[in-house]
This record gives sequence, structure tokens and C-alpha cells, in this order.
Amino acid sequence: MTTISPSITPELRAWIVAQAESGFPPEEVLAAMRNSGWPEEVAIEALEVTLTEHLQAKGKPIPGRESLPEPSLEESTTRLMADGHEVRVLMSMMLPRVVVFGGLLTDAECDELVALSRPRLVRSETVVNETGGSEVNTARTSEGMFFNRGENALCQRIEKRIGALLNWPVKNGEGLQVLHYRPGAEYKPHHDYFDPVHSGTPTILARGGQRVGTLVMYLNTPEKGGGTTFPDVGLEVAPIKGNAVFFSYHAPHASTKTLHGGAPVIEGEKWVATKWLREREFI
Ligand code: PD2
Ligand code: ZN
Repeated sequence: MTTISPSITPELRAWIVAQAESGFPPEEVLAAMRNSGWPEEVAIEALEVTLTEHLQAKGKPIPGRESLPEPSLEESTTRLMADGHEVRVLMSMMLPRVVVFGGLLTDAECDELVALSRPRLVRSETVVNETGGSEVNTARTSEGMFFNRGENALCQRIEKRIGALLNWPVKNGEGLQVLHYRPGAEYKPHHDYFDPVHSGTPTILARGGQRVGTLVMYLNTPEKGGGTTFPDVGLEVAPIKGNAVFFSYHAPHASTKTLHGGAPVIEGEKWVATKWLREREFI
């Protein structure tokens, strides 16, 4: 996605917030910015970023999507039961919305996923924006494969656990994707949502709407490197076997700050399983 980075001065930010608090709808604030000479795209970006940050800082819901996958973290709980399995909460951040879980998968489940996927790995492909198809991409130097949703007993068990953990229907999930990175392999920073400006996006959205959340589960612990990075906020999640990082995005927009990547593996190898969550049933 093309990211415009307007320099949002404290004065502009305060003005946007004041307009919103006085009850002016975002469209009117946008019109006022346009009239005073702001290019439309820059004004939209400034509005999105400022209002999202403002609402999240106040703990208010962000309009745009009625609900998102989200764990039940009331009272800052440190442990959650998900379909009879205890999961630890290691870190939670509001913008971007990121939660790190400990012990989501057992060592045996990680090993079984690796064993089942290993014979089916092929050089990873990414979505081609223009067509909605996929092709090999140098930004992603891993090998990967997809399970169908519910393909075997292990996928069913993990999917049920994820559904319970994130309060999101199992049927809205894509099949699990497994990625294998060798030393030097990485996944350059990207967004997981589908950019509405690309011509291939309507084809992709026909299968269940937008992606609204991602869960990356670590199936082993590399010796060095291989963290999941969020460059907008300088966050790096350590890849520890059985742990997972979850992030959600209320709109297909960079203001969600969910730009993320897989840092190069320096020593050892890295295995992850990714579950992408859609708005509606994924068919
Ligand atoms: O392997 C990762 O850490 C990673 C990083 C960014 C995985 C994905 N994206 C993904 O599967 O979307
Ligand atoms: Zn990703």
C-alpha cells in the first residue's frame, strides 16, 4: 500500500480532535481541511491516524467495523482458558492492537504441525495485487504450505482453540498456513489486509470479506533472529515455541500501524503457523 506520511503537527492534531469533540462528523472535518488547501489523501491519512489514536487512548471503540476478533482480557487477566487449554497473556498493546500469548500450542502440537507440513512445502507465494492470484515474491524467502480449514484432527483442535481465544467464528478463518525459514530467510514488512486500491482485491474479498486479524504461532525457537517486527512502533516479538502474536486491524489502512515483518533468521531455522481471520465465513 502507498503510505503517505503527513507530518501531523501537535496543532493540527489538537484541531482535528477539537472538531471531533464538538460533534463535527469526519466528513465535515475533511471538507474543511480540503477547503484550506490540504490534498485529499493527506487529509484522510491525518484524520484516520489522529482520530484512531485519540479513540484508542481513551479506550473507546473505533467506528468502521462492528466487531473484531479480540481475546477476553477484562481485569488484565494473565491467563485465559480457550477450549479447555490454558493460555498465558504476555503482552498487550492498543495501537497497533497486538497481544502476545504464551503456551497457545503444546510442544507436541508444534512438532506434529511441522511433521505434517514438511513434505508439502513449496517456495512461498504472495498475492498478486492486480489479479488476486499468487506468485513467488523475493520479499518472502521462506517455503510454505496451506492446510484446508478442518483438514485433520490437529487443525480442527487448534482452530477451535483459536476461535475460543479470540471470540471469532472458526468458519471465518482461512486454513492454517505453515512457513519455514532457513538462515537468511525473511518476510519483509507488509500489511496482511487486502488493499482496496488494487484491481485484484474484489476477487479476494468475495471469499469472506477483508482480513481483520492475524495470529502467528511459533512452532520452534530459532537460535538467533526471526522475530516478528512492527516497524511503525519499534516492537519485536520473540519467536518462542508454542507462543503466538495476535494483531487486528479495524480497517484496511496503514493507520492501524499493523505493518509487520519476519526479521531474517540469523542462526537455526524458523517455523510458524499463521491463521488469518476474515470478516465473514471464508469459503
Ligand atoms: O513469520 C513471521 O514472523 C511473519 C511475519 C509477518 C509471518 C507473517 N507476516 C504472516 O504469515 O503474515
Ligand atoms: Zn504478515
